[in-house]
This record gives sequence, structure tokens and C-alpha cells, in this order.
Amino acid sequence: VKRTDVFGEDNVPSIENLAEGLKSGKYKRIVVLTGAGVSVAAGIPDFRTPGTGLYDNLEKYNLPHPTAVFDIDFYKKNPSPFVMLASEIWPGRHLPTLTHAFLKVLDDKGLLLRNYTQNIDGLEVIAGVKEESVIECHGHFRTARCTSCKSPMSIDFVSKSIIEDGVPPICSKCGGIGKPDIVFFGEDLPNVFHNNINRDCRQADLLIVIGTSLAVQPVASIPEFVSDSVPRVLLNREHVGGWDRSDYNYRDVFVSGNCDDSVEKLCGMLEWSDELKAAYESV
Ligand code: CNA
Repeated sequence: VKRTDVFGEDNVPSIENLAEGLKSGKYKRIVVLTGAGVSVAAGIPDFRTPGTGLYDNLEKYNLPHPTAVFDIDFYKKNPSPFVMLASEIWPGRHLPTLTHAFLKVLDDKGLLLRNYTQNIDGLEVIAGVKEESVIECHGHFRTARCTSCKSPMSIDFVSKSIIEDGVPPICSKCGGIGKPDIVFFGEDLPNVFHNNINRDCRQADLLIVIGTSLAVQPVASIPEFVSDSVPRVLLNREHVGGWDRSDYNYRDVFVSGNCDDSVEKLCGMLEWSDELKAAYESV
């Protein structure tokens, strides 16, 4: 691939050339990597935004460090902080954002090869993105299991224990502590991630990264997994992940600001505004 083939005739990585490529049908197998930022407008705080992020608001849990609340070894010894937090963040009270609607538009057009989401709020599928188009890299709250013997546990039992009784759910088989199937620090990602990531990255012809600090591995390395000829677009409030800003940059675009504003702008350029609005209002 000649570098000039990557991003338009003038070889300038820009949102205009991205829109041009989408319009002309150049990009048909898009991988979108999302993080907590895409759900902030839904009212769910992210982790790392100073002030409003969850990590700055955990004093009441008296943790040794903020990530301890999602650390598997810490949870087994001291489940109370997660039990308290889980009842606050349990899905069911929030609606998808315009950025989730954008994912649905891409999916409906057959352009979304996969959405790799780090989020555990389930808003992608609620927005209408097909289940097989989404890989929830850090799990979800729809199922649960024991942290010791790994036996499945009823999610109704686990949610009642956590939300109504405020106590950790105890496994009836071994007496271990249960938790919803969200991935804690110290746990492996679900098989569905490992089974698809290499093929999807090989096949991708465009990568769009939205609302993530790219701080958690292995997901943070997805931008390194796509081929050198694949344009990479970052829609985020801050510059993250060493997005290439050098003079030699031939494929990285950074669109700064709130992602909902950025997808609205992009959809405007693509004449997809009506479809975006319809997808957003369909929920
Ligand atoms: P993070 O580390 O908190 O980073 C969020 C990023 O998004 C930061 O770079 C912000 O600047 C940026 N951001 C925040 N709001 C916006 C916005 N409106 N538009 C554009 N950018 C914005 O979160 P990551 O997802 O990178 O970290 C991975 C963790 C966070 C995963 O394991 C998740 O499970 C976890 N998490 C998920 C949720 C959720 O499911 N909604 C909420 C909070 C944390």
C-alpha cells in the first residue's frame, strides 16, 4: 500500500477525507473501539475524568487505591466496596447516547465489522446494535458466577443480594462469593474477545476509537493490531494513546471534544443526520 492510498488523494488525515472515504464506499469493515466516554452523556460517570470520574469519588469506600474496587483479589477479601458501588451502577436506569445511535447507523448500513466496547452498561444493544456486532470486552451484568468455583449463579439472586440486601452473594455450591460477569482487574477477558480480535483487526479497513483513555490492556493495544494502512480516528475529549501528531502522520485523525458533537458533525458531512436522529429516537 502506498501511503498516499491511505487517506485520500491529498494524503491528509482529516475528518473531511474520512467522510469522503465513507461516502465513496472505501471503508466497509469498520472496527469501533469504545470506552466510558460514550456513556457519559447518558449520565454514567467515566473512571478517569478528573473531578467527575468514579476514581475521584470513592473516598467513602476507604480503598487502598481506586482500582481496588474492581480488583479480584481485593474483592474476595473485602467485597463491601464493590457491593455498595454495584448497586449504584447496576444497569437499567440509563438510555443510549447519540454516539450509541451512530454505532447503530453503521451497523444498519452493514459497515460495522465490530464494536469492541470496554463498557459494562449494555447500552450498545439497547441502542439497537446487533448482539453479534458487539464484543463486550469487560463483560456485562446479565449473568453471574462464583469467583471461587466458577459455577454460574442466578443473576436475579445476585442482583437481589447486592441491590436489595446490600450483601455479597454467596455461592450455594462452595460458599464462595459471587459477582456479575464483569471483568475485574486480575481476570482474563471473555473468550469472545480472544476468538475474534485477531481476525477482526486483520479485516478492518477503518478504526474509530471513541471515549476511552486507552489505559487498560489488552484493549488499549487494539490500535496497534490493525494494519499500517488502516486509518485510525480518535473522537475524544483529550489526546490519548500516543495518537500520531508528527509531521509524518499519514493515517491518524484526532477530533477533540464531546463525542456526541463529533458524530453529529460527521453524520452531517455524510448526509446521515436524519438516520442518526431516527436511530437515537427509536429507543
Ligand atoms: P476512562 O479511563 O474513564 O476514560 C474515559 C475517556 O473518555 C477519557 O479520555 C475522557 O476524556 C473521555 N471522555 C469522557 N467523556 C467524553 C465525552 N463526552 N466525549 C468524548 N470523550 C469523553 O474509561 P475507559 O473506558 O477508557 O476505561 C476502561 C474501563 C472503564 C473499562 O473497564 C470500563 O468497564 C470502565 N467503565 C465503564 C463504564 C460504563 O460501562 N459506562 C463507566 C465507567 C467506567
